[in-house]
Amino acid sequence: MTKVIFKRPRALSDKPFHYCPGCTHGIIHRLVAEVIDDMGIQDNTVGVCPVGCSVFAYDYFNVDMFQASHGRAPAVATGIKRALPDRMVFAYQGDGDLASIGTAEIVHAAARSEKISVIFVNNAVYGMTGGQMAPTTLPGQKTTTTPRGRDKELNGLPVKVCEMLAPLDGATYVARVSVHDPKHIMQAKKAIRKAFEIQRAGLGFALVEVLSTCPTNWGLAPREALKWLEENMIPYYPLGVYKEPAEVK
Ligand SMILES: Cc1ncc(C[n+]2csc(CCOP(=O)(O)OP(=O)(O)O)c2C)c(N)n1
Ligand code: SF4
Repeated sequence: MTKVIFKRPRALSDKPFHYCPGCTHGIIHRLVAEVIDDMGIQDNTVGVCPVGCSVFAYDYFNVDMFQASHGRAPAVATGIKRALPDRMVFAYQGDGDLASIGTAEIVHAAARSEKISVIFVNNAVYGMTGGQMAPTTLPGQKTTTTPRGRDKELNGLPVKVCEMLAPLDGATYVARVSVHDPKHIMQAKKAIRKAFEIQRAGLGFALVEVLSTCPTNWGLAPREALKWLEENMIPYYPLGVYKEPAEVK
């Protein structure tokens, strides 16, 4: 008898991703969809899409989806969750979206301990709009708006989102993971599952930051981009759990 060991999650549509070769947005979508399948919550989940390269996430997830404008995904997710508290609500955002124009939204959603799950994709750059500096761009990193590298005197230092949110009393679960190799992809899935479990248990705000690649704007081949992430992003953005409730440890 043939045993199926690998198939598309039901919570992902069969539409091919538009992402560039080697972009890890697709892996992160898949992990979210697998968690939705594993938890059996497909008919009860609402996702909120950001601006940025993942703007078309509504075409990819086989769940109800909303489109939020730049930075407003946590506010939109808050509205949905408060109106429909029995739904599982997740927001999916890039770093330009979440850590730049949406800084206030994410800080206050966390402070209010909204019972939503946020997937925060940090690729250290504004991907969709051509590779400008994002709040998460590393010191010295070249982008179209920092052609000589990010200079702390001129451009300031990066925002470390997990470290910023975890001290808030309302933040229930905050973790940083990466998807640069299979072992870390499995760890990332566990963290995403935990963020959803925390919501299901009604415990409060959960955010998983996922370190991701943008080979196109980094000017690197896909494999080099994974290496660049591992060697440059992880030392600056340490992986780990920054806040975790005792109930779900
Ligand atoms: C209100 C508003 N302002 C600006 C934009 C332009 N815009 C679209 S995508 C984007 C950058 C997104 O970058 P990021 O959130 O890092 O996502 P990525 O593309 O890297 O996945 C910007 C500034 C917009 N769509 N809406
Ligand atoms: S521009 Fe970057 S973030 Fe956007 S799809 Fe391409 S590789 Fe991914």
